[in-house]
Amino acid sequence: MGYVKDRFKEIADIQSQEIKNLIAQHGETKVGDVTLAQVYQGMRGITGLVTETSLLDSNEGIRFRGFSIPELRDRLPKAEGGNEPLPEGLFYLMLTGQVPTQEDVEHISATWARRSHVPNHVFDVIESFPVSSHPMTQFCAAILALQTESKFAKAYEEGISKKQYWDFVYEDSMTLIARLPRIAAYIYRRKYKNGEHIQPDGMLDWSANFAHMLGFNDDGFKELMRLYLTIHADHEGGNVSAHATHLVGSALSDPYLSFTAGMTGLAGPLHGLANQEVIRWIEELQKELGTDRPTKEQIAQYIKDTLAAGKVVPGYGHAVLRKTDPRFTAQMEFAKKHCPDDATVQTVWNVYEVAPAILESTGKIKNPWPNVDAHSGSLLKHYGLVEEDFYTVLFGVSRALGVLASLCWDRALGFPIERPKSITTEWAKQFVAKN
Ligand code: NMX
Ligand code: MLT
Repeated sequence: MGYVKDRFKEIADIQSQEIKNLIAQHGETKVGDVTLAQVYQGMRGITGLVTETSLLDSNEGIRFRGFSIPELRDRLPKAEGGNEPLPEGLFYLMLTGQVPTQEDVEHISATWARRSHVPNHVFDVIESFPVSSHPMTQFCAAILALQTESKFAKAYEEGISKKQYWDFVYEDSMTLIARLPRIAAYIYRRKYKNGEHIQPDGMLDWSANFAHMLGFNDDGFKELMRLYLTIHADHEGGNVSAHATHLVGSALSDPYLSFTAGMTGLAGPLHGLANQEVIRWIEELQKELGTDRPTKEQIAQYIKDTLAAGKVVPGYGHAVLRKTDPRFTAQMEFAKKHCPDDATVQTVWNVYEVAPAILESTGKIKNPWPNVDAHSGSLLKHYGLVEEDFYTVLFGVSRALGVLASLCWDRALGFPIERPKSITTEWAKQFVAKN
């Protein structure tokens, strides 16, 4: 893995010098004002983080190192005979800022395959949970159990220099990413397939091997996994999973501890768990109406009922986006090509036709358009992965790519511990009285 690591370090050193110059010359430049409402309302719109791997535009959606999702689908290397990008390539791009060659990507695939062995005590920890435990709970516990393997934690204990942090964080990140599919597949097969586990196939790419260990050998499903694991990888730095990983990492907690924090955040229904909630919401709708193809009128009424019950319509809305999420569009394109007649897929498309106007009419929802989670479950279900409480684990395996590439950058750039200022309402009242 030497040369990718060396390339990353070279690029990070240049960037580090540029940042020093930027701060020296423009450190006092204002990038925004903060209002009291923002302080109370989830810090929405406050610029307060640097995340090099991707940038979100509220109208255009995500760009990874400047590349949109359609551009990545076109330009990133593919598996032999495949059309979707290999997530290994996206990881390389996020880490180095450069579009990888086929050889770079194959090198990463081989490295991850080589490092994928999961120690037995991690499986013991999973086995200690009741089978009924939520897959995200098992996933978080397993990542925490893997922390025994942290090279960063060991090196820190032995007393390394700050200048070496990035190296051990990089090594831990690569190993952790390599092992996640095996852990996730183990949880899946334990919970839903009577513990009949499938051994990894080291000749396959990261996504295809994951599909294989889950028990899906259909080429269409492997392609879906490559797309899925690419598009869920990163969404700039302020989302809960990325921010939590970065925050915990800033205390020099190692990548295993930091990523666990990200995953406990991803497990929340307003964040990653929304993909589970979407498919449950659609299935309840289908069940209540006694049809797997509800009409647009029936769907519209169901949305109104959901709102009237004081619940959110899962898969819709976003804290930053103000248009249809391009990750939704990419999945819609995939579905048009591979499964346009699927009943659940068609229901997702019908929800898309009626939901935005209804959500808009409430006058309070800032973004009435679908996000990534509105589509993903219907595609997984089409290929037979019907256990919706597992869906967030898939999101988590993908999210590792972005947040761990970012963690490597955090340490390479020597970012400090994160510690913003908080206030009390008493302080706020006195402040406004004086101003
Ligand atoms: N259905 C019903 N109400 C909504 C929705 C929705 N889909 N989206 C926002 N609202 C409400 C929100 O609850 C808030 O109500 P109140 O003032 O009564 O508290 C109001 O509209 C204003 O919220 P926004 O400023 O539009 O949204 P915010 O930035 O606070 O939250 C989400 C963003 C994504 C948390 C929110 O849109 C939501 O809860 N969506 C449904 C859950 C979901 O799909 N989450 C997945 C996001 C993507 N991901 O994977 O992380
Ligand atoms: C994400 O992918 O993290 C979600 O869209 C949430 C976000 O960006 O806030």
